[in-house]
Amino acid sequence: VNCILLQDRLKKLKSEHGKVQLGNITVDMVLGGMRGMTGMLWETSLLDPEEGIRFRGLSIPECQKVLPAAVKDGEPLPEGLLWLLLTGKVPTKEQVDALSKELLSRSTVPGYVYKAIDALPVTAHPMTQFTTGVMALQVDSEFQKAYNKGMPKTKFWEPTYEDCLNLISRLPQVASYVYRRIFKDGKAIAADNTLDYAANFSHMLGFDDPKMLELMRLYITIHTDHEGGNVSAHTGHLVGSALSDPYLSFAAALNGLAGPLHGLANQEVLLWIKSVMEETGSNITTDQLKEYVWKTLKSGKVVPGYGHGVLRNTDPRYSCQREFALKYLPEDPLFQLVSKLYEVVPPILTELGKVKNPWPNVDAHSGVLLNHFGLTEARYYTVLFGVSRSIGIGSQLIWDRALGLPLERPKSVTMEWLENHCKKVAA
Ligand code: NMX
Ligand code: MLT
Repeated sequence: VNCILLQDRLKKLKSEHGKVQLGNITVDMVLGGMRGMTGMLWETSLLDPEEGIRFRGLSIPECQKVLPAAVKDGEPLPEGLLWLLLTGKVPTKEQVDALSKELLSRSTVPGYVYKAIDALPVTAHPMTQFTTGVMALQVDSEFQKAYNKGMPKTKFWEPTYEDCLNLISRLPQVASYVYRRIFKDGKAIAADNTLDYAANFSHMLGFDDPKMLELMRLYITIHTDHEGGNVSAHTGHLVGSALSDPYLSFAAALNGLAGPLHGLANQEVLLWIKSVMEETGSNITTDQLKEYVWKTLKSGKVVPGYGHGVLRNTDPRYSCQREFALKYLPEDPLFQLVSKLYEVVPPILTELGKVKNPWPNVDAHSGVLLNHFGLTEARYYTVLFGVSRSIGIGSQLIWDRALGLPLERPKSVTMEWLENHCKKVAA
């Protein structure tokens, strides 16, 4: 019913308001990575430049309040967020528990997936190994099978739903296999089917401290979705619009996430913070830190974890991780360094004069939390981001198909075309 209501709403929007303008497209936008250009429909979340992300209308603090948790006053269970993104409704604890079980029942990974990963050198980047695993999972795509058999467009969402749920449920197994292969001599840890999604993932990685389980629940919840224009979500949506199945779409999204200006920034942040410590020792002064930031900038690098394409304020995903650190690890020296950076970096980026947002984003904080609980291998961090992002991209992909969204194909032009057009406008 929900689905039909939404299809009707979309039809009405198109027929009654299809020609309403949403803004002007300028040359700056075309040359500037389409910043500020509204160009796609994304139902699961919406980003406000000042306030940050809302998942189906709920801010992160609101999600922390209303979504079911594993422990009293604990962090939300990501299964609850998946339910919220899929349905637009806040689930009960019983519904979340049922979804946990449903995901578990789908989580068996075929042996050839591990063989595909094993074919890569162990030195391959964890994101390369992870994406290879996702591509191998594609062999089981229900969407591809159904499409090859032939089905009406109105049915596309059904095998997409099956694929997305299977994909989400299998990723922790694949991701933990990659981690244990690279960093723990290939000694895999079996799933504990009594645990929720994030806790089980943490367990398979080798971390059972209850605080780490809470961190993983928070981590997986907040990285799920960041409206549709970010590189990974947009890529998943674009590739999915060609009716590539969810595995193909999500593998493409992961390749975007693996870029240093996007998800790989979480790796870069921890490596950068550790290199500050190595160079200056742990009693770093504010002046030494300022000097290090300037040195980074003068070498032509960006300060990882700061800035954003849309946000113009501190990322609420940063703030909730800071709250977590203040609660569980206030004395951690790396957390204290992250806090100092929060004071030192924004004025320097502002002084540069060109940075539109000098404030920290989600990646500025996640590494020090993981590092505190023993997950010290920064090169792995983007894989965790990837597992979480499957929940947002998968939920929207199901809606893309349910709403029958078309092939995405914007118009491009040459520089000559732009020059001629501008001459005509000026004449
Ligand atoms: N350090 C140094 N320079 C920066 C930074 C930064 N953190 N952020 C922006 N700039 C520069 C940017 O490189 C550009 O310089 P130029 O004109 O010489 O090319 C200028 O400031 C204007 O860029 P903006 O319009 O402010 O930012 P844009 O929307 O183009 O890019 C990011 C957004 C996120 C790519 C950019 O802020 C950045 O490179 N940040 C560091 C990497 C990072 O943390 N990425 C993770 C983002 C979150 N995620 O998970 O995806
Ligand atoms: C994200 O979570 O995708 C990042 O913050 C990047 C973005 O929104 O552009």
